[in-house]
Amino acid sequence: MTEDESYANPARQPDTPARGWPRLLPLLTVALLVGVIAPRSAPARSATGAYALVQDVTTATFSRMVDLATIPGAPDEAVVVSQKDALVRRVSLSGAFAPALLADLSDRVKRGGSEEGLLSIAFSPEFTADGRVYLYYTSKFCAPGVDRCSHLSRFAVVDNEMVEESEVVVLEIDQRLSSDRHNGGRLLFGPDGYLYLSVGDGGGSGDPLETGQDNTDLLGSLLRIDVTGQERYAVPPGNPFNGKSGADEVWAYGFRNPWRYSFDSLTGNLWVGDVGQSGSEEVEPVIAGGNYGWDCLEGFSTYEGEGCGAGSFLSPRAAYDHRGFSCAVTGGYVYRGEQLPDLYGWYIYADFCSGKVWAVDTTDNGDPVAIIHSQYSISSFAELPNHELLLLTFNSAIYRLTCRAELNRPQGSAARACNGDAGATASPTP
Ligand SMILES: [Ca+2]
Ligand SMILES: [Ca+2]
Repeated sequence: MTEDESYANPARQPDTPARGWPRLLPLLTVALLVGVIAPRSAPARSATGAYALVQDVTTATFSRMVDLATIPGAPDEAVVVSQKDALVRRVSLSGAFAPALLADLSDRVKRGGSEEGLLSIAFSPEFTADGRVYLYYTSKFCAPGVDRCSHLSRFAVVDNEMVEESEVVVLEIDQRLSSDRHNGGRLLFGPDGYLYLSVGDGGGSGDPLETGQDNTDLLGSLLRIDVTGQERYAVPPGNPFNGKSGADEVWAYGFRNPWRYSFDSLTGNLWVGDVGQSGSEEVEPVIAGGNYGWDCLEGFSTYEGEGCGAGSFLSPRAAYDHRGFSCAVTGGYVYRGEQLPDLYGWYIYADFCSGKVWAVDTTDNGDPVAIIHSQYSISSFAELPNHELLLLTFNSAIYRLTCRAELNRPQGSAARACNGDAGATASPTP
């Protein structure tokens, strides 16, 4: 397996012979695009409606957008992070004002590799009082003796300006390998008020340093730390390896590149999409202390049997392979909005290369359902305050998940909830 193919997706370290796909992808997907597809057969209470993506946050037309966070206390506003520019911009969710630059971190963000750059942002839950915002990025400046690192840093926002000089590096992740891949990662505050960060295995095919199964380091893990009121951070009580073997910060491990994860806004459950190696992209709910298998397992299959013993591995809720131009999962959200009632309680996720979007019911063991085949390079998801879902893309646009009926709604008429039984067309689920 080669290491030199260059993908656009910061989550993706490609391993299959796929050089040139990003350039070919638009042509291929135009040919394949059927707009909206529905499964041949689906569970009775399923997502068989005719779903679609409609452009939203229409002033956000930046290159390589990888994260969007709503601003506590500012209901119409959000910030959007662009990976390679290392810029943070304020945007209006309704389009009421033009985008404004909030921060330029290009002086410190390392951006050479396709998976490097400014990767995520999260506002303190106490933002209206403490003015703190957290960013995660690959850094040009590492601690002495560290060759390659990523930083979780805190900044102060004063009078709507993010003060770049106020940076405090809360946590430096030693990425160890010479590979620039598999840096993770997303920052999100959980419903428990603690800050979570997803970190990849540091790159290299087959996790050569065996970081995935090593819970004493921070790579290949989901981390949980307490930053509120702290100069840097404290380890929350209840972290599964606090006071025993394993790093105190680790919440769960055995991941390859858990690029995007989220919390179910109803239940608080954490769901992750873990980017695969040879062809198994997986999504799963995450529990404290869980071992999600990499690199003993990839998806449901054995990957590297040596030294794995009878480990206690947790299986994905769903996995898919690389057929149909799929290459890297982008974890989404459990849908809790009102517009798409058939999807309520389903976890929505996508593939960066194929542009497909799937839904899987979180309340049963039914098969995932392909709900959209788009032509977009879907890099991330965001949840609006009303729980509708946004999809960020590398196509310089943000889209909202909606139903085709809503797209065809006459101007001025009342919004309609998506009717999953209307307009569905049978189509194979690749
Ligand atoms: Ca290995
Ligand atoms: Ca796994």
